[in-house]
Amino acid sequence: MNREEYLADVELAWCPGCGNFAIRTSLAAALAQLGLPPHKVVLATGIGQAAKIAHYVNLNGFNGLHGRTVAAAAGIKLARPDLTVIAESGDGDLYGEGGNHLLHNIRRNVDLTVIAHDNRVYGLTKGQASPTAPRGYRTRAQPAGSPSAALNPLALAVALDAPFVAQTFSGEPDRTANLISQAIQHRGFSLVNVLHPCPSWNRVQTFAWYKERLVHLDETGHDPGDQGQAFAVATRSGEQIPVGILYTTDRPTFADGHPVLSGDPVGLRPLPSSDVVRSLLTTFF
Ligand SMILES: Cc1ncc(C[n+]2csc(CCOP(=O)(O)OP(=O)(O)O)c2C)c(N)n1
Repeated sequence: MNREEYLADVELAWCPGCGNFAIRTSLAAALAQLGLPPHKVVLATGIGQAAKIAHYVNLNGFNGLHGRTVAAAAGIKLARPDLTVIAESGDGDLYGEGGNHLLHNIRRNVDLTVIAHDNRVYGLTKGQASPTAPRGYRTRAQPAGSPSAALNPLALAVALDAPFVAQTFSGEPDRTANLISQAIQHRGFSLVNVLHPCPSWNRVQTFAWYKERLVHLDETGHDPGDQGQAFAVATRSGEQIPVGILYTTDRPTFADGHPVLSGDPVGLRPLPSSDVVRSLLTTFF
């Protein structure tokens, strides 16, 4: 399949200039690169501008509750390990409301790819500071500046030993597609944090602002196999923004050796024949 075939022919309700358009195209390019048939891929999203992507691509979609994106994706993956499962949403959804699901599914190491659309604001609800907004960041809802320190999703994921941690910029669609494709191929929990401008609500981190600050890790001699180096890169303060693969490792996934999950996909096993289970299932469904 080529890239265009993954893109749904529908009207896209995003603002002109939003980075979401490019991220959608990069996702399609990554799936085309891997030759993944759409019926073998599930895209789980939550609520927000970014989360609308489930409706804008030709894939199996699960558009769930705000903050529950990773929980839904983890459930789908554990029931159907034969499918490629991607969780994609905004930084508010994944790191704010969904923070707890994120950290425990990294810890469990469910074999998922999480793509975070990081615009540093809650876009859909009109631009409040999101967890990645820096302290002092002014919005209409926080005119005196956000009183909270920013969450550092890269440092969090590296510290929790997530098997694949990367950051990219929506304005570099080819690099973004390559990183998404590597994240999907890497076994275990993968996080790709995609920085993107929000022309409607974020007037500080613009397209040009990012372009001036990006540092491509593959040009710096960075060793993604070194957790200490990855943590240092993730927490380095200053004006430079690292993009590329920060960290990779291999460790057993949640399903590896699990007494129930290993073997045939749980979601494809025949229903249990016990009368009790059958009557419960027929009562509720
Ligand atoms: C539990 C819950 N809290 C809050 C909301 C309201 N709400 C809906 S979308 C949203 C912000 C989404 O921001 P983000 O996830 O960063 O995505 P963006 O719109 O910026 O792409 C909020 C706060 C909600 N629907 N449910």
